[in-house]
Amino acid sequence: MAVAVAGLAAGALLVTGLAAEAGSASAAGSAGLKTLAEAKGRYFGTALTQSNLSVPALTAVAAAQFDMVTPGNEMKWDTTEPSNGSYNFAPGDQIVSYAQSIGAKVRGHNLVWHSQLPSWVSSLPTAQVQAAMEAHITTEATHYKGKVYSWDVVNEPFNEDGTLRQDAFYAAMGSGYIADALRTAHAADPGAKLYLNDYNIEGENAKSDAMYNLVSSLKAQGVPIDGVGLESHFILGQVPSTLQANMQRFAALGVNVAVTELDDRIQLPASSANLSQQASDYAAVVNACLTVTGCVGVSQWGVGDADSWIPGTFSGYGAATMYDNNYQPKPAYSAVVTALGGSTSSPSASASASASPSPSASATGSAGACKVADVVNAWNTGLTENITLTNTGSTTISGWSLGFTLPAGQTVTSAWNTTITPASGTVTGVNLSYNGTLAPGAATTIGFQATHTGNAAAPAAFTLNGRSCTAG
Ligand code: G2I
Repeated sequence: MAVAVAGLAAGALLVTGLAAEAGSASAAGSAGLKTLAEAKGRYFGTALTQSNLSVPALTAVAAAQFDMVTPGNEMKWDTTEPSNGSYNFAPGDQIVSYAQSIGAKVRGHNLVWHSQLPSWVSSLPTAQVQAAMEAHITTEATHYKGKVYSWDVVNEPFNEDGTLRQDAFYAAMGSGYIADALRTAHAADPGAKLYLNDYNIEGENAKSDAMYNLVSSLKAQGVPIDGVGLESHFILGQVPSTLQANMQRFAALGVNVAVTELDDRIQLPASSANLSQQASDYAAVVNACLTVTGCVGVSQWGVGDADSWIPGTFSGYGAATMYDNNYQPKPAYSAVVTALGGSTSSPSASASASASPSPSASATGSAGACKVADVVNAWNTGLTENITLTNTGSTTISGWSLGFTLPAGQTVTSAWNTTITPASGTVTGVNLSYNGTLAPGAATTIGFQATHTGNAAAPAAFTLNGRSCTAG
């Protein structure tokens, strides 16, 4: 019993230290998602709810990493106009103030939605729904005028087959309610970017075709529409292969696209292979957005796994975000940093007290076509290690296997930007889909977390596709 208590205490200390590190701009040695995204002309956002704001480990991450905030619930109709004509903007105002305090913009979410709609609206005689909708939009968009970057004016209008939902607004006004809502929002806040937002429209399918046709028709009629929000609630390994092409076809209509609610759910418990796949999924989404000029940014739905809606809605699933339950960055975080052009093994990682840049990985044998730099951050029972591989040869490497031997007592528990097998002894790290190609001079950073029993040293040598690498 005493041993168990001591173990818990040590674990708690460790969590605190890592959470603080995750919150700083140097999380895992990177510049922070927002800084990297801004350098690419994009933003990186998160959803936040009122209760999130009193969690220090969460707000530390939010302040360091995100420059766009979407209120998770606080601007929805059931909160803002719970009874006809009686408005409550206090919860939404709190999120806006917080966003402003960390230098973030706000995506207003949302003005018209069939869900979280107070029953007084759906009980109105149909002849009164249009006036109620217009009053709601005008009052809310006027209240937040100048304070929001964008509005999800109509949220989730489509059924899966591409027909419009038969909600109270459709019943009262037919399909014209969407154009009416957009025009009303534009009149109230001409500076806000106006979006239609939906899920399962990320790839090319019947639902995204319907959104495409709607946006095309709205543009043709001169209705104010600035963008389409792709919610992006993905299932592990199922990011649609047509994501980028789909973004591109919307952009070609003259609207922006945004990834508005990204998460990637895993059947629990999540294995290290699952977390590697998740890293690959996140990187694919970010890469698609970076490739399409009209994609303005990516927002995750909640800061960490502890804040995600997934476990409450999809039984047995979770671990859907880039941060674990203790706000430690997961492999997906490192993959996103890399996709954004950052590095997870910058000198700041080795500047912390526990860091010990490895002098190992010395040249063995003849000069190889690779160079390996390796930084270990160790604590009493564990370590993280970031390894940067550089192709020093004159030909492109297409697919790589990194071989090394872990010191005795070290066992890999998770890896990022690579898959490592087995977990101990002589192991092999293999590239993932997005980092297998290394042109001459190109580098990629991979890493892993491991437990140890006293020896936290780095491997003595590395081989890449069987050839010895030099240190550097
Ligand atoms: O469902 C995930 C998202 C899908 N797209 C639109 C988003 O607005 C939506 O967000 C979620 C919130 O993250 C949840 O927090 O929307 C849910 C409702 O559809 C929100 O859940 C609700 C619960 O269902 C209520 O019981 C609860 O009172 O959150 C409310 C406030 O905590």
